[in-house]
Parts: sequence; C-alpha cells; structure tokens
Amino acid sequence: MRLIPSPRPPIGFKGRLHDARTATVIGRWLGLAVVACFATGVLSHVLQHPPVWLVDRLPSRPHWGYRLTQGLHVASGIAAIPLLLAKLWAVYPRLFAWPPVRSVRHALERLSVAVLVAAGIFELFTGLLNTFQWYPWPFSFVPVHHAVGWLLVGALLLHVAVQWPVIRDHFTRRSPGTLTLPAADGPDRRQLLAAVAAGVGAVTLTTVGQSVTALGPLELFGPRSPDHGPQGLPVNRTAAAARVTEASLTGWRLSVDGPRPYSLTLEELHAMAQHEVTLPLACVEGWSKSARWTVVRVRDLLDRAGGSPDVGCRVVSLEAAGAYRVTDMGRSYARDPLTLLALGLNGEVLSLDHGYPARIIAPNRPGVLQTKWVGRLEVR
Ligand code: HEM
Ligand SMILES: Nc1nc2c(c(=O)[nH]1)N[C@H]1C(S)=C(S)[C@@H](COP(=O)(O)O)O[C@H]1N2
Ligand SMILES: [Mo]
Repeated sequence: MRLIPSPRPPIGFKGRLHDARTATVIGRWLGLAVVACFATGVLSHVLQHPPVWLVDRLPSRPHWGYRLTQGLHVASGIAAIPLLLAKLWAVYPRLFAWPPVRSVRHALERLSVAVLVAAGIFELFTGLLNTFQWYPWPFSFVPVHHAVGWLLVGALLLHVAVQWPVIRDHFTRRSPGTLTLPAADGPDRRQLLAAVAAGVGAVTLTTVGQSVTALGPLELFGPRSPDHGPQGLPVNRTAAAARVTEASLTGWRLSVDGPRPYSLTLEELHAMAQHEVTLPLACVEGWSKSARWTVVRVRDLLDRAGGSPDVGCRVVSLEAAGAYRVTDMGRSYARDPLTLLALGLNGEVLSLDHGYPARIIAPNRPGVLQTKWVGRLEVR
C-alpha cells in the first residue's frame, strides 16, 4: 500500500495536522453546513417574497415546515462556526506559502479563497448577531446577508472544483480503485476531529433548544428562550414597541373587505364557531414554540365577505408603522383550514403583547408574517 504524500506544510509549521486530509475532512462538514444554510435561507426568502407565479402556490404544509427549515438554518449556521475556525486553523500555514503568487492562475485561485473566507466569516457573524437582534453595522441585514450567501456559495463551488483532485484523494480513507491510503489517520488527527465534534456538539446542544422544545432545558445562549414570555410564548415585538395601547383598541372591530364587506365586534367574533388548534410560531430568527390557539378560520371570514375559492387576502394590522404591518397571503394560505385568526392562546384571551384582540396564525409560515393586532382582512 502506498501513502499519498500530503502537500507538506510550509517551512516553520511542523504540525502534521495542517494537511490536506484534515482540510478535507473538516471541509466536507463545513461545506454541508453552508449548503444547508444556503438552501434553507433561500427557502425562507421565497416564503417571504415569492415570485409572482408562486404567490398562490406556496406550500402551506407541512405545518411544521418552516419551524424545521429555519431551525436548521440557524442550527447549521451555529454549527458552522467551530467548523470554520477548525478549517482556518488547518489551512492557515498556507498564508505564509512562498512565493505568495506563482502565476496568474494561482493569483486568481488565492483571490477566490480570500472571497470564500471573507464571505464565510461575514455570513456566520451577521447571521449570529441577527438572532440577537443586534445590528452593529450601517447596512440592512436581510438583503446583504442574502447577497453574500450567493457569493459564498459561488466561491465554495469554485473552491471545490479547483481542489477536486486533492478532495477526491482524501475524501475517504481509501481511494477507490488505487487502493492507496491518504496520509494515515493517527491518534493526533482523531483527537483533533473529536475536539471539533465536541465543539459542534456543545454549541448545538446549548442553542438548539430555542427551536426543539424537548432540548429547551439545555438551552443557554438562545436569545428568545422558548419558556420565557407571557402565556408560555416569547414576544419578539411588544405592544409598547409597536405603539399599540389598550386605549387605541377601544371600539375595535374586525373589518373584512370584499364583494360583501362587513365588520364584527369582538363579541360577535367570539360567537362564531371556535376551534382549538395547536400550531407552532416559528420566528425567522430561529426560535420556535408550539402553542394552543383558540381561533376562527380565515377562510370562513373571507367566504362570508364573498371571497371566491381562488383568492388570496391581505392582512392589515392596527400598528401605525412597522415592517410587518401589512402582509399578503396567496390562495394556498387563504384557503388552508389551518390559516387562523386567533383570539386566545393556551387557554387564555390573547395578551396585548401577543396581538390582542386578534392575530394571524398560519401553517408553514415565517413568524414575521404571523400578523398581530389585526384590524382588517381584505379579499384580494
Ligand atoms: C453559512 C452561510 C449562510 C448562508 C449562505 C445564509 C444564507 C441566507 C439567506 C439566503 C437568507 C435569506 C435572506 C432573505 O430573506 O432574503 C438567510 C436568512 C437568514 N439567516 Fe442566514 N445564511 C448563513 C448563515 C447564517 C447563520 C450562521 C445564521 C445565524 C446563526 C443565520 C441567520 C439567518 C436569519 C435569522 C435569517 C432570516 C432573516 C430574515 O428574514 O429576517 N444565517 N440566510
Ligand atoms: N403587527 C405585527 N405583527 C407581528 C410583528 C410585528 O412587528 N408587527 N412581529 C412578528 C414576528 S417577527 C414574530 S416572531 C411574531 C411573534 O409573535 P409573539 O410575540 O406572539 O411571540 O409576531 C409577528 N407579528
Ligand atoms: Mo420573528
């Protein structure tokens, strides 16, 4: 059996672990995490800003879909942090390779790696800080995080293509066909990989409880611990922050616009058929929690205003300003029997912070679109 020599670390770095095998083994996990982040991130974007042809066809099921995908987005992003650190540690001696540039091709390759590293650090850093709603930068998070996500994935594809021969030789312990072993895995490499795995496990276990309720007790760093908050549910934007007051709600009526517009008082709404439904609230920032909602169906409200079975609706909040004051839902959401106007939460009347007198709860839908303090529904 022949050993494929790993490219040797440059002079001055004796550690055998700064080699192609370590870079590949950690790289494939990091790559997987980045691809998971990218796919779930793009999905989150599409659910919030669907192209016109998709508006009425967005899947409203499974009802836990967004909880899973956005939970995965933030969990794989957090897991990528120790992976990226380990990967950078494995390859950093190459920063000191001499001569720094051997050819135009080599220069371009190094440039693409610089983009890859910068974009990777940027995505993980902005994403993580966003989950704490901390924005210490002068640009708006969502579009920039989104654009750099494409840049990162492009640079990653290029990187994998350029490194393919090395990746192929080191991807498995045994290169198929040639029956050669890449640089053997000794106890030192196993220890390093075990330490990286422990790091990933630790950051995952102490944060994933924000979305996986069963792991809630282990949750240390999640910004919105699922068991904090009134009525057993966290609050992202309080009524005070949205300037919705008890006083501004006196004389509240729900108006429903359509071919046969009407409005209802809270008593009249309570007199309608009430259902008890358990559905999760899944915030874009990665926390989610299931709750028991007392509801009337949005579909029934729209039908009564003369809405036909193939229309969507617009939801308008009483909130005076704010990015989530108005939301639109396409046909698939408007017709889903689990798209609800909730009046109660976990057996109590909805509290002001959770959207009293009425809020939207719909299946497979980002938290930002679960409009609170609803004042009007419009058949579209
Ligand atoms: C590793 C690479 C990552 C990529 C490629 C990526 C990509 C994306 C994309 C494409 C979006 C959709 C933005 C839009 O709606 O237009 C997104 C959203 C988001 N990402 Fe990431 N992301 C990454 C890492 C992270 C990390 C590490 C975190 C947090 C720990 C994170 C947190 C978020 C959050 C909270 C949103 C939702 C923003 C909102 O809609 O308000 N991301 N991401
Ligand atoms: N009108 C209005 N509705 C809103 C928001 C808002 O800012 N304004 N925030 C949304 C966000 S980001 C989330 S995660 C959920 C939080 O609901 P909760 O406070 O009941 O947990 O409400 C959503 N509904
Ligand atoms: Mo949210």
